[in-house]
Amino acid sequence: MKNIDSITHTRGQSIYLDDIPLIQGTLFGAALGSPLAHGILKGLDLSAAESLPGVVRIFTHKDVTGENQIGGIVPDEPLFADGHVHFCGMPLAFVVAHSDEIAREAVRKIRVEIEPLPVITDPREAQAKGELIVPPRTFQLGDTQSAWKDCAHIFEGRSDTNGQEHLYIETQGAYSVPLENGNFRVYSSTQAPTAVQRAVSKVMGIPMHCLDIEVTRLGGGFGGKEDQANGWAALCALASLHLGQPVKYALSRADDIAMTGKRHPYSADFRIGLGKDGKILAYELTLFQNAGAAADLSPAVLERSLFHCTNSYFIPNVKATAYSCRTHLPPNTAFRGFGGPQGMFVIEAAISLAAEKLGMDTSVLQKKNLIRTGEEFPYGQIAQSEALECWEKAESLYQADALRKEIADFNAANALFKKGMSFQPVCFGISFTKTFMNHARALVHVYTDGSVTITTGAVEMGQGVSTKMVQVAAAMFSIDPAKIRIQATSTWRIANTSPSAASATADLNGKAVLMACTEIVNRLLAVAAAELGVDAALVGLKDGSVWVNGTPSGLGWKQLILAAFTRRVSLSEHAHYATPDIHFDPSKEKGHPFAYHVYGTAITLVTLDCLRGRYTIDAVRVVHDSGASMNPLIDKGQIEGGLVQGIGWMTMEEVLYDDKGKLLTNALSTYKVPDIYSAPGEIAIDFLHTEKDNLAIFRSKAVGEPPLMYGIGAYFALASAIKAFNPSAVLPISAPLTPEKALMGLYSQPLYPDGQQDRPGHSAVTGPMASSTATRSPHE
Ligand code: LUZ
Ligand code: MOS
Repeated sequence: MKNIDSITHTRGQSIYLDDIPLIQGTLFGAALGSPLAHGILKGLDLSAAESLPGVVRIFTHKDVTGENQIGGIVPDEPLFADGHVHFCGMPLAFVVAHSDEIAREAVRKIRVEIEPLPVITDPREAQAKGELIVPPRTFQLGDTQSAWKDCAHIFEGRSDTNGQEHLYIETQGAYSVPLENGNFRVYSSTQAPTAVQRAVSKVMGIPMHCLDIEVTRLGGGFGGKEDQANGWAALCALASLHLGQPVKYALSRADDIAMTGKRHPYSADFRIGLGKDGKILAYELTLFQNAGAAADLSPAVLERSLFHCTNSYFIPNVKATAYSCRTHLPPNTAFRGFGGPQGMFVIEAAISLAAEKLGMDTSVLQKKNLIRTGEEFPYGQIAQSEALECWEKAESLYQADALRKEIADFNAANALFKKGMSFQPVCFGISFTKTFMNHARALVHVYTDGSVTITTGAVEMGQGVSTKMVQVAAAMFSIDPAKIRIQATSTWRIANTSPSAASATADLNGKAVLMACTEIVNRLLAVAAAELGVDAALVGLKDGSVWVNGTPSGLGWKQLILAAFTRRVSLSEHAHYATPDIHFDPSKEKGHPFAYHVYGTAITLVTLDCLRGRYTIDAVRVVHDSGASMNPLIDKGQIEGGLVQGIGWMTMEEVLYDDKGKLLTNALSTYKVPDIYSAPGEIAIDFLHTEKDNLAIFRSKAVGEPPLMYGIGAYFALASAIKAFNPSAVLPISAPLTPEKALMGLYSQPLYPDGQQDRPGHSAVTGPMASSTATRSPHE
């Protein structure tokens, strides 16, 4: 089934926050962010801004009627700076004016005095100074200490992955409308209506039941709106409380990029030990997460990095410790994969290093260590594995041996262009790692004309979850999907929701829809049996009518609904689903936290221009474990999008702050995301269809986040192309592997140590480039 939004999207008729028709009297907000990353707020001179015609009022922390606090997990994040500033972009004041333009102009007229304090941007420095958001966590399996002596080979290294800007097409924003009796409706571009409701309630000092947070859809979230939509909604709501008028704030792209947190950069130290046979026996890991200035979701992200630190591999002895380090960057936050990609990158780097040192093909080591059904993850869950199935299907379907030969032949024949190839297995756990968050509710109404509305806690953000909810109801009622409408997500219709996140939205909300529909169907079947005078066990719904004993009865859906209504049978249901059989004990760091895992394997092929460091991703060919995809079209879209986003993270998207904590890559002229020219030349996707039971909706496994991690393969394919050109290249393990870094890598060591430099193109670059560091200033 096609995405139900496809028609309005292509016609430009879909409603996003900025498309909501404005109510008369609407005012417009704009926030002033701190120009410095760390300091004491000495003064805020609002006079020039206040006297600008059209400015209505300027709000600061003094105007907060409840608590000046929006921290979700840890209460460490003031809405407005009060006394201290902790990051560049931290809100200092909120101007409300008669137009957007005036509000923005007034922001520029506010004079700020800040006494600077020392700035930390490096998580290792923060950790050394004891600046931790929460105490460190350690996941352990077996005993690494005693395992080292059984290892034939031990390798150590450091790896770094950088941040990533979400770049949802729709920026952050909110629109707060005062209603009667102290109620407010807040339209918010959020993945988490309940989180917005909670934050707004706290800041305003009013009960949650006064707040209807409503979301029709988002123009992308990617995790950036799981926690970071709260502040903007709180600003608008607070202003609309004081002024008694609707207040709207949709951030400019520049404000959004500068003021919001991103994917967490991680630095890591690892040690990997292998037996003679290439089996990984031991793995030790220390992760330094750059959390930024406040907790936000960092503790949960940190946890998922640990959950996924062995990716698709079984390692009998593991010790992984992770530090969440407080720096003076904007609070970093959820981003598709939620710390998983950062954890997975390190084990891939470790295996790749081991393979290189042992003179083996990385894929041989990878394959040898794939986790099998019955083996244990470091957190105690026993694998139900499809890792080898995906891998072997990818090998045969995409003719891996022929590809290897093709690449070797090409590299032998070409001096200045080299090809590289990698395998990237992925194993991602599906469920919120906080067990208590794994639930959802659905409200289903059938109207007397037979049409249906569904509201769930799911937020449609382009991932197609609304379409999947329609599919569930259409299948349960056996009616035309056109009879079913999805309503905007609303905290008055569906309460206490978990965010649309963790790839689990369709599963959780879909199961709730299924339960609600099942209840209604059971009532309808009783009605049908009574109407037709037959045994209820013989009736069923099929193709829009009632069937008895396998044949159509002539009683249609619409008449059945009317009959139920006339008999005063409820045509509505509100159902609650909570994922069964999941648990986790953080005091032991053991349990069964995930409903299931999604597996997959990607083969990535690249070509590197060894004169310039430029490259193309020629093809990515994937076998993806879908269980039984309920919508292959949507799932393919998710896989393609996730993959390209992962490739962007690994290759070209480079978030750079200066040592004062100021964002250098603050516009799309300096921050490069994949466009159609840098997307892979070919993306092939094959679904591994399995018959096994799982906890996914209709056995159609979650698809939102896992594919992002196929993008990690691009890094290692490029690294292998660099080595093909210069086997003695010294490449710091540091993503993204930008063309600049690739170039530095290509010429990082003299190609001919004896000074003989006679091959064309190999002689030009020596000394200065070889010693350059891996950072660059943005090309302006
Ligand atoms: N959000 C969250 C997530 O709160 N908990 C999670 O485990 C998670 N996982 C992936 C993405 N978002
Ligand atoms: Mo997320 S990273 O909001 O699933």
